[in-house]
Amino acid sequence: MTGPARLREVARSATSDATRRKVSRTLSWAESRLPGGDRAVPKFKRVLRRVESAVRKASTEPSTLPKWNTERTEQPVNPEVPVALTGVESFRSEWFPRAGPRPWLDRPDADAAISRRERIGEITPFEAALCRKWSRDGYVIVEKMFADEMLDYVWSAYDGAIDRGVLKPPPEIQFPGDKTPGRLLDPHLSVPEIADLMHDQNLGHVVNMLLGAESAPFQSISGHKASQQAIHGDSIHMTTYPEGYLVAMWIAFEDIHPGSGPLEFYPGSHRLPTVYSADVGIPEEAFKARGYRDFDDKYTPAIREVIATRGLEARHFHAGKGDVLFWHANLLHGGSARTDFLHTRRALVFHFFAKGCICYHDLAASVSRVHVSA
Ligand SMILES: O=C(O)CCC(=O)C(=O)O
Ligand SMILES: [Fe+2]
Repeated sequence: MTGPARLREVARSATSDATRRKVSRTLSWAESRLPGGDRAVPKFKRVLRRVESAVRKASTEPSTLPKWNTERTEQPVNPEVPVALTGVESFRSEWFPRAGPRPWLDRPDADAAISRRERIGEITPFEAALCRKWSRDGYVIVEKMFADEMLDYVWSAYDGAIDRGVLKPPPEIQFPGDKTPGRLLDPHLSVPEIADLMHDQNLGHVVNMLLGAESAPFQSISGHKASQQAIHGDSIHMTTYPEGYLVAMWIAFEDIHPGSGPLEFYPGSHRLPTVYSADVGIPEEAFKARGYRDFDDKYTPAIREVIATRGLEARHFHAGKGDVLFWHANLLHGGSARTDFLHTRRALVFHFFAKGCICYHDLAASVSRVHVSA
């Protein structure tokens, strides 16, 4: 039997939906590596061995992988006070109406709504648990959402684009002789494998469920190593009208070592008032004139103050490879300090927003690229 045909055979014998999905992704990966698909190369044999062992394991253990209700569909957001993109005076939060709707899990009746939807079968018990967690803590972690082979495939395409000079991440040197590339905005625009991952059905499904609205991806950030970014809420960088229809996700491309500078976040902080540029006295022209200076001088200390006065406690995303952390637009988070220079922290961050909203950058006072190109 030829390689991919053998894999298909293995896939058919898989016992759980999740394993079948995993195997079929691995299969696409193998096929894309083997045009024509009928030569058994060592790499392919390695993939096959992994798939076979995944199938064997799945047939002896109950599946712990998520149960999604993929039949549910969500609609775009319908603003209570319509605002035309062309009529916006300035893309800063203070120029938009204080109007809803709010995302369903941010409303005071969220718990009752989750139970009702679970009872009538609109969401599975697993999904209901995620929704409860999101409503209370402003984040959820879905373990092993992606198979190792899939992540290796995407990352090698990204590294390939860097090697060919198509992408040029900044060096962001963290120690003398540091050769690991820094972070890059929107690599999905030049690496189709990243764009495909961004459109993964399950990622979209989770975001749609959390927002209660049909969503679309709009931004990606790639990084080989710690960001050490100061604690912030994403809303000051990018937000929506109506407010709150944005979800970010952090996909671990390797097991994350505690010393590598893991993502740090503050459970429950999403319920505090959103801090925008105007709230900390950053004028509209500041970003164009001075870049991040006002952000560093005014916003960052204000957030530190919120954390201290409220006594918020930090958690760190000690992810396994393939784990995904989804977080709320207003959850305080950042990159913790890197204490170990041996370990990288390979990850992709995607930001999604709900269709029907205007997505804009409050600090930069500009509209999002997706709206310019739409
Ligand atoms: O990766 C990190 O350390 C922080 C990422 C982040 O804050 C973001 O992309 O919004
Ligand atoms: Fe962020």
